[in-house]
Amino acid sequence: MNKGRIIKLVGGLYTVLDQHNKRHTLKPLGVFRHKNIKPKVGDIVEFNEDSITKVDERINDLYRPLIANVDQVLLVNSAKDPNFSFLLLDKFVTLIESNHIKPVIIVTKIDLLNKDELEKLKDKLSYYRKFYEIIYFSSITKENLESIKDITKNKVNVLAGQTGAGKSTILNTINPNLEIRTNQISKALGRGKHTTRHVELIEFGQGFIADTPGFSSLEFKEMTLENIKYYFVDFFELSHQCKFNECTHIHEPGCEVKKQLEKGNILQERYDDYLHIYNEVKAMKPMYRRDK
Ligand SMILES: Nc1nc2c(ncn2[C@@H]2O[C@H](COP(=O)(O)OP(=O)(O)OP(=O)(O)O)[C@@H](O)[C@H]2O)c(=O)[nH]1
Ligand SMILES: [Mg+2]
Ligand SMILES: [Zn+2]
Repeated sequence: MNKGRIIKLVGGLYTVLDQHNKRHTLKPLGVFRHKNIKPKVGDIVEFNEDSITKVDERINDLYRPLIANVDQVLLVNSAKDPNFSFLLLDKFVTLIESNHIKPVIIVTKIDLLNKDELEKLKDKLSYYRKFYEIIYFSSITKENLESIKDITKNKVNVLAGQTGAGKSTILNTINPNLEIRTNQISKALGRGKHTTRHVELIEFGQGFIADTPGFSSLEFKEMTLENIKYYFVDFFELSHQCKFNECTHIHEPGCEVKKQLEKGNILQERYDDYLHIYNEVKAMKPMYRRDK
């Protein structure tokens, strides 16, 4: 039996890499369409000479980007240009957690900050170290390139983050032969233009890495008011000590999260972002709200 992983989808044709590192260009069987199955990049599949015949059950299934069986999301945030944003970081972290995947936080372009600015940022971000790994990177100085190589080894990795954050540049720095298109930040707008379009798993250190197009805004259509609190892992840990089981950590008495916030044990930005995301989900049209 032929088995492999889909690494690319272009124009309805799938590229499948088999156990012997051989590539096959395949079509999906017509029967998939009736069963409402659409093989996607990342899928482990069985195939014959010209068609994919079976799609294995997925460990996880991302919708944006369209990719399955992801081990790890590398969440790329630039220190500057575009400016670092805690809100964006927390939005991405929340979305990744909601897919039951652990993010690794990568802060790029640290060469653009002076020593004081960098220390300040690192100091605030140290809060996240309790829950997530953080790598500080510069494509100019190549600082911590080895850490990125180490952490991605033998895994299926997806790069995610704001447009212009430096995702494609990370890949090009690791492997200059890839020559993935990157884009200059538009000086007038102060933000990058979208340059990466299709999804592809690139073979890399016995594992895979996928570049994705950045987005300038994020939506929370998949999220409900009831489940947001699970995706703030730090709050969730404390929630067992909240007076009420269903504490939203906003207005309830006896809330452990608010208590720790007042004590300075929770980063103020983190809590503000929680409120922001909570209110954003609350304001969504009911048709988009799963809990209504
Ligand atoms: N100074 C500096 N510039 C960087 C660094 N990393 C990326 N850049 C620049 O930032 C710009 C955007 O980088 P890209 O790699 O295209 O960003 P991206 O995240 O792939 O953007 P999209 O594909 O639009 O989502 C390019 O001009 C890069 O040269 C860095 O570490 N330091
Ligand atoms: Mg890119
Ligand atoms: Zn609470």
